[in-house]
Amino acid sequence: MILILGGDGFVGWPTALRLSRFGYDVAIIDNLSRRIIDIELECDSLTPIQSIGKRIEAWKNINGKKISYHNFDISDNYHRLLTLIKEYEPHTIIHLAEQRAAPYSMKSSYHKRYTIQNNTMATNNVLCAIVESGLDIHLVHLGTTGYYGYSDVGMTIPEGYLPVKVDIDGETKEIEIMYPPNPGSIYHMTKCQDAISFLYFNKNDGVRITDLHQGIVWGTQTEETRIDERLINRFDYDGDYGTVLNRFLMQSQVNHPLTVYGTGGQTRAFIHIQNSVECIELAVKNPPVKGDRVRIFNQTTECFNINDIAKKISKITGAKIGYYDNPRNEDLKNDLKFSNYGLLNLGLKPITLDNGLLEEVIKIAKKYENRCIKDKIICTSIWDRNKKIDYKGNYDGKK
Ligand code: USQ
Repeated sequence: MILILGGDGFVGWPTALRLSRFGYDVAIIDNLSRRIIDIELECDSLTPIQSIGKRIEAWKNINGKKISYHNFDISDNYHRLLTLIKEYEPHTIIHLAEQRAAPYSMKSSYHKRYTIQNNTMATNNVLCAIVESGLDIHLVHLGTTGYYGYSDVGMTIPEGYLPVKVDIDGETKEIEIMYPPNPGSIYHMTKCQDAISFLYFNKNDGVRITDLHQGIVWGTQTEETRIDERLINRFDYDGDYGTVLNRFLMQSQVNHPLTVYGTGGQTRAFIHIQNSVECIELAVKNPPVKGDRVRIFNQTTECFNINDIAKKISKITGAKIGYYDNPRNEDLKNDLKFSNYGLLNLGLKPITLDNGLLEEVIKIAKKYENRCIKDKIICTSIWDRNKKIDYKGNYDGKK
């Protein structure tokens, strides 16, 4: 039995389907917070996702496989979580039950406090419940490559741990430390806080943990969600939840300029949603053994500069590129290189931007373009009071 916390979300739902398809007994816990936030933001997924009940029923009708579902908030209902863990005795818990958007986490002090409260308490509760259950459960958590920050360090960023040379009484010694966290938003900060909790519960209680430091996910469909329209995955495009590559692809289909923030010199790590669920499956199939330290994998396949992505999409679709005042506090320009040998060594086959899947996303964006609320595209969350929302953008140096 596998418990998926946050199994109704963008990564959670396709993960639940994949693991169920390959014979795992899957139960989802999800308080539908992402759907509730849709109501708050007055913007829905571009794709017409079905209710959790209908999704699960469709999956059962298609192949007879049952996915159980429980609706409660794991950041609040500790005893319900503990009871369920004792009842199901899962060998693995996949923890995706966190607020995952950086802009949403920066919207106001309410959103900052909500994100910190929700994410850190969810992680605390899972860890405490695993220990209290007395079961030897492998916890797989979705972290972020944003843990490391994006400054130019001129080296390949390792998977979680950094060897450093220190001077001890005049003698140079090599030690290994956790890579210094360098969060770029309140959301990213909560993932850094999670990492400290993992370190402690692993050291003190021997909890087996895999932390997947994931890059920006692009794409929408996986092998399983493609089977039937009732299984379709979310597609976020709004200024808070939409991530850059999917946003650009969708903007190109609704005649909106591609919204490059600043100069577009930011380089970021990317992964396709199909690879994302495959990585989680690989982590589940290859658990750490008792006594191993927290295992950290960089779950990313390629790094790209935002401007290069915009140019590529503009070339394919003819979309105009707009340059907008950056609502975030981030370096104008950076280089980035990640080590990702952990997952490659377990068998990950990277899907690259050139694999043809860009076309699939474009087709989906075109198919559901009438569901797009255009005035939700501009990001209205700003990182500090001195910033202004740029509704217009700048083309060839002109506003
Ligand atoms: N950006 C634009 N235009 C846009 C949207 C974003 O230029 O319309 C830029 C941003 O300024 C940023 C970069 O693109 O430099 C990435 O932004 P994003 O919104 O695509 O991704 P981010 O906020 O970093 O967060 C996403 C997920 C988060 C995950 C993270 C991985 O929402 O859950 O942890 O990607 S990482 O980027 O490595 O931190």
